[in-house]
Amino acid sequence: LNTTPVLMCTSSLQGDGVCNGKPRRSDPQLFEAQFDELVTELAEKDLADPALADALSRFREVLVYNSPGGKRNRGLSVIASLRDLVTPGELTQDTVRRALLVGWCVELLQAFFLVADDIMDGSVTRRGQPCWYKKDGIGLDAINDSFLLEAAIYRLLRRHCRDQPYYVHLLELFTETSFQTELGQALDLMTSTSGQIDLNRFTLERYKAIVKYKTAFYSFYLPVAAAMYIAGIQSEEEHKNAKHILLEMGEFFQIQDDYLDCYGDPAVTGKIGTDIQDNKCSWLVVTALENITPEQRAELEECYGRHDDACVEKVKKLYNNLQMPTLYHKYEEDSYQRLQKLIACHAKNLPHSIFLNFAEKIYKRNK
Ligand code: GPP
Ligand code: MG
Ligand code: MG
Ligand code: MG
Repeated sequence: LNTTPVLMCTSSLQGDGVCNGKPRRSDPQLFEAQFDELVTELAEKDLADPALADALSRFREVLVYNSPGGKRNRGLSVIASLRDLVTPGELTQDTVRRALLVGWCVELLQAFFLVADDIMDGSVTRRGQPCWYKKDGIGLDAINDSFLLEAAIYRLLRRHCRDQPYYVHLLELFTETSFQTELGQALDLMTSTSGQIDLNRFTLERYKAIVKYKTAFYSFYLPVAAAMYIAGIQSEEEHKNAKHILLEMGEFFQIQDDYLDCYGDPAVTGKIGTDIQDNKCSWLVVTALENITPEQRAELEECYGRHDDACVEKVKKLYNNLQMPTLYHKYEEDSYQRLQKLIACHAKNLPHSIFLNFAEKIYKRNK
């Protein structure tokens, strides 16, 4: 990649949309085009030992199966945020290429988590295809494959960013964020132990802790913080301000994910919900418990966290009786208003567009 320019254009990247007489490729197009090069680099050029041929071909297969099909919001927000942080003149081709690559590192972190999360949650489909561990002949070998996806992040960062002043910041950011996510996943799993249905565990306080750690740091703070480091912004104060807003967005994003687990269309979301069966501390169950009669609570106690289809249907019926879709849409509206205020108060000297663009992508989503 270092020797193959992704862009042939030597002029500024934010021009009239024309480059050497051809239409300039958009960031999403450049991002997609970079993937094949990264795969070739990781699975072919990086290690030359012929003894590794079979392992490297497995690595390629894992990368190719588990990366496409997502929305790419996280990966693309690195370059999008960087464009908001620096002037077009400051943005060289090399910097754009590195920002796209760091975006892929965020996507690889996500792929690593999802392969592992689907095993833990007993999920069946992901991004419209069978979960990787569900494929014939894969099974729990997928655990090692998830480690390979994680390793890819650090191979790429080392090859492409080692000489950059922000390299150590990125390393610390990726390792710290991974740890936070793993702690969040631990809370998620501990709060949903099967066989021990105890609705008292599902408090709003516990819910907020789970989603902040398991989702918000890696999905929202990570890509923007990476762009800030690439732009040379290291001040703790500025990172704290950005984090404040981004963690709030992340919380709302997971609330949507929980809502879509039950009310989303699998043909659109690409995944079949498992939260009721898995006894998850989901926003739906936490909110239901705040609005429930003692009789309904007894029924929920009977049916929640069971893999029996009739039980799952009873929980869904209860959610409908409690008007969960209405409560959710009201929550979405309130959350959007709250976020706008937060951006106005906490963005300080960071460009508001970073946060507003992100917000536009996530509110009212159906996948
Ligand atoms: C989302 O939970 C959180 C993650 C995917 C992080 C997993 C973290 C690990 C350390 C493995 P979810 O189970 O609700 O996501 P989904 O609905 O996409 O399965
Ligand atoms: Mg999970
Ligand atoms: Mg899951
Ligand atoms: Mg979910």
